[in-house]
Amino acid sequence: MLDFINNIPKAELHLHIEGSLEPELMFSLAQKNNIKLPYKNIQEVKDAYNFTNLQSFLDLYYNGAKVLITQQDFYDLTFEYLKKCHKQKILHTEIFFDPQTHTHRGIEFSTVLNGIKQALNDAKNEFKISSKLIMCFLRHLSQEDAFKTLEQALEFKEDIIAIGLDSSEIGNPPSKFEKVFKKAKELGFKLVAHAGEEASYEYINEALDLLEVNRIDHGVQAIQNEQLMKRLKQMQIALTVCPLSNTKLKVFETMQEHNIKKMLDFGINVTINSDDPAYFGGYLNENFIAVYKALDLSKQQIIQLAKNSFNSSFISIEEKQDYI
Ligand code: ES4
Ligand code: ZN
Repeated sequence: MLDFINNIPKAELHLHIEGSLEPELMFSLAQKNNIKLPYKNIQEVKDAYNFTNLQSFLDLYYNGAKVLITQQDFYDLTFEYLKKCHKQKILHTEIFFDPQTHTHRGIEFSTVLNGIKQALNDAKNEFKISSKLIMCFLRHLSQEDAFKTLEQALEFKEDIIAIGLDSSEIGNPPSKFEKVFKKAKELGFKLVAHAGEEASYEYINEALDLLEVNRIDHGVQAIQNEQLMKRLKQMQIALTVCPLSNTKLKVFETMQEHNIKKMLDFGINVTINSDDPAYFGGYLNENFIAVYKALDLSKQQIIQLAKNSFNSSFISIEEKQDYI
């Protein structure tokens, strides 16, 4: 079964590129760019990855991202992830990036985007991996700042399929970004939002009603409300669930307590994803295997999860011909 999981073709729909920054690359970029890190060596970095909630992770994640300076740095970061995709039988990936994390410390939007884009292009040629880019707004910042970021993205509109919403969830509800999401929809972007990761299931209803998202990122708090569970089943809207992220950030104390199997059995369109693999201890296959071991998924359920990943992707009908 482990071989089956490792070799089944998959799509990944929830991956923060800044969250794929391995400690080794963090250290070498820090040296090259003369950035001071609060760690003496790689082991110290790894030892620091002991999180109590989402914010305790985000603090280290934003600090780690400071080593990314040049276009080549963003290229190297992205290409390292794509090599992992190739090894893990990921044929298609939809990658989040957080431009504000970089523009707020003086890095040009174009530096970030062009570095990532070049790596995606090379992986398409070298590994035949297809990809999409999703630009996320940081929800702890203002809607006005999100509007400025949307403006900067327009020059690269053809390179970005969707707009997302991430960072500190509690206290920053979807309603805070209603206007900017409306504008993004008018411009033709697809929409996603992190909702119901550690905040109330009500944030999922808000993301559906006020932001009109095409997918929900995480969404595991839906289990708190039967009516919402029925709604998600009826809509067949995808939830991009990230099991190792959820246990590392203490959304669930153990993988045995994770609700992904319950949601799958209920008939909700769930997918498995890695979120920030360099911080949470595993890439996509490790997430599948952790869930399989803890919750005893059937082979049929593994197949269903892999199918859901392709069916819920933003690959267009025309592009789907490439997979037949
Ligand atoms: C994130 Cl796990 C998670 N949740 C919210 N925002 C994020 N950004 C990167 N990882
Ligand atoms: Zn995420």
